[in-house]
Amino acid sequence: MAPRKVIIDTDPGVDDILAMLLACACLPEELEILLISVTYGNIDVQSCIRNVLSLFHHVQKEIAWRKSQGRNIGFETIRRSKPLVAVGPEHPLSDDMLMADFFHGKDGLGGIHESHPHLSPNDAWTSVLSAVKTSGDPATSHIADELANSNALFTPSNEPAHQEILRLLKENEPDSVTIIAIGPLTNLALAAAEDPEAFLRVKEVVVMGGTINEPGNITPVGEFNTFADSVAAARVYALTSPNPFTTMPPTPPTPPGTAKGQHPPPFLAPYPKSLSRQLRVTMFPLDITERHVLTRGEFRKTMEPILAANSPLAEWATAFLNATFNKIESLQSNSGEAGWKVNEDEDIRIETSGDSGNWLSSKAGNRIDRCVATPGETTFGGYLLKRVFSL
Ligand SMILES: [Ca+2]
Repeated sequence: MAPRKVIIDTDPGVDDILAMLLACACLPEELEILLISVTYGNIDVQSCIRNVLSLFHHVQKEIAWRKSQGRNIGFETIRRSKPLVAVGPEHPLSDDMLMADFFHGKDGLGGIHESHPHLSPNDAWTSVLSAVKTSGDPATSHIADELANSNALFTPSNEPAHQEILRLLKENEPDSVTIIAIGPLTNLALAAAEDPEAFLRVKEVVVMGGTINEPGNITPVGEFNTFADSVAAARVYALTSPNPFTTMPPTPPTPPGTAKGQHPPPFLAPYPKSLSRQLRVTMFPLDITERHVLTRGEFRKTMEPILAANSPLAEWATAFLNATFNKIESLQSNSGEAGWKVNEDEDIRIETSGDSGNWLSSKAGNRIDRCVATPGETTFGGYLLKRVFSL
């Protein structure tokens, strides 16, 4: 079977690192990771890049260790084909909007790019490298090694992440690439705004985000990835609608001095009146993700023998997960139903613009699939460790 081609859009983050380790541990016939597009999130984009570099460094060390021990090497899909790693934005669209409004009011500046330069990918890689070199911290020196390593398990890209996304969608057959978004949706919104039809070539966008019936994890009702860039989320979800304008967030006026037809972020262009198709989005809200748990007990028990044998990856994972386990309580597993279950075509809206009189129309609103059950609710933690550590 041909592998699923995927783009992972991420703000790593402990949970995202685990998700990427699991993806990297896939078999080549299961998954081909074309691109890891990095965005800001809980932490700034530079730290996110450093975490991705750390991940590849420790996987590289782990592979060498497994070889030396005569163990099953694992990580087959990334050994078969190297993912690209591309750098995305440093700020959400909505935050930029606030900053831009501030400048607009203060001095009428039009040059948003000049007043708020987004770090170019080249600069981002260079500044990560120089920050690591000048810090003198031995704990981060491996990051410089990883960037200089021509045998690295990834290829750093010098194109902005959203443009790499568009390029890959254009170069691959329509409906052959899935985007897995596990951070704020800024990269996706930028790509969709720049070339909506190219973006719509995606097979599906799978979003870890939102919450339906569970309390939020950033505000009483807000989920972090959505809250972190609600405008980006609204713009992406709007593409699932038969009429995107019915759920689009308001577009702020372009600042004076902006050339006609130019819509730099956050002044993204509205979508064209007619689009060739609707975007397929499947949402994995907190309601389902919180039922997939890796417990401290299971992790510790599985790690013991490989830690004793000096697995570099087990040492690294233990260091960052122990800190995480100390912070969070394990959530209760609730495995009511066996097998995957997806509620289809739900009208889930990100309300940023209020009701425009279309609320009850069957032609308005978004159409989003939402995962409500999986076969992995009781077995997820063990499965993840088994795959990642090749047990
Ligand atoms: Ca994340």
